Amino acid sequence: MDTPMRFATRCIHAGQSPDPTTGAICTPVYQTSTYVQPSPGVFKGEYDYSRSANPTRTALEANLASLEGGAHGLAFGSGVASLAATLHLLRSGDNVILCDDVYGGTYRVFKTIFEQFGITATRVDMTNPGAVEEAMTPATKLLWLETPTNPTLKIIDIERMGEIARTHGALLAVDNTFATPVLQQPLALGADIVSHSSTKYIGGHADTVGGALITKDEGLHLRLKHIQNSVGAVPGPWDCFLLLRSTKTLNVRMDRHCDNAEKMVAFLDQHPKVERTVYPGSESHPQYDIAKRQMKRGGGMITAFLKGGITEARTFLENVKIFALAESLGGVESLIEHPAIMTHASVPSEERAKLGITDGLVRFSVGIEDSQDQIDDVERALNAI
Ligand code: P1T
Repeated sequence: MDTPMRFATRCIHAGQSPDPTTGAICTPVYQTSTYVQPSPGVFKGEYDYSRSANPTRTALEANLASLEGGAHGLAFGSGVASLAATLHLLRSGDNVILCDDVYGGTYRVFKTIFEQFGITATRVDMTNPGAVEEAMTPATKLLWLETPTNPTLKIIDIERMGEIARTHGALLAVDNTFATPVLQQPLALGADIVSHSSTKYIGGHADTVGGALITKDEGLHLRLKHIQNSVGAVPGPWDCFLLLRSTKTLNVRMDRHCDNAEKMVAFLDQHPKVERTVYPGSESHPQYDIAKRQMKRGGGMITAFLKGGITEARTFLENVKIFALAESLGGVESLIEHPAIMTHASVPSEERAKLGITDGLVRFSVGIEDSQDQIDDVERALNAI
């Protein structure tokens, strides 16, 4: 094709073309572990063994690379597997600057797995670039951040973090799970690696667990591909097929997630039982200017502080019906959770207190049901407090 395809078209077509043997419009599920060689060492394309490469996975990897504006994609069996693969780039003695507010499981990988191999993580509030500059040492090889962060939805200036990383010869990796490439494209803002838990918006239907890394640089890609093949946390072809089906609608789903979240924030902000909300699309957000610059819209996640404490939050969460009380996020169905007890239980309580992950904090993943039904559900549950 002569003109480069626009984003919505790439969601549907990038990485995929009709199957050459049958014309099947969807990339088939190549449910195979191995590939027959006509002569020893002669492969059809790049395929000799499915840990190394599988055609359904290849299509997904190319699709995700295109959506993030990268040149290369690698798919993994989960979001934490993508993180672990990235950390395998490092060696004993290296340091990572990690944003202070991250998914509890991300914190756990650093703390309980990689620290024992001598890779240290310094947690910094990256909304303060001066603090990041100060924390950098000659041993720092990687900056790892989420933006918006999970669960307090802080916004970190990706461009600024890229400048700091480059000045110190370190890599910048951005976990783009919450924003998705529909709303934010970190590679264009100076990141070296984009990471995803594709379990979330990329998958979008709460039916698969997956991860991905996307890069522009060929050398970095080849190092990560070596890790993917050597350590082996690859997804199966069926999961890749499901994810490919999902990215076709990513663009339209994200629009509706944002529409519904905006309406929910407006409702919560005027409710007497709600102390305050945090939403990247709200002018009251402390980093609203940065969000406006680097994100298209505010996304589908809302953090709300209910008045009171654990009793009030528990009553509210026991009374929602459309919002399912569950870990995870980013699906078509609305989910809600209590980070202090659920997703961030592996973050020590004193750290949670510092971050403001209080007992009154609830996290909404606003789905794409009818927005009035969502609001009615939340109103009923708030009134039960
Ligand atoms: O669960 P997994 O696919 O391994 O992804 C881990 C992960 C990575 N990055 C972010 C920003 C995440 O939110 C997650 C997983 N988070 C949840 C399960 C959650 O409910 O927050």
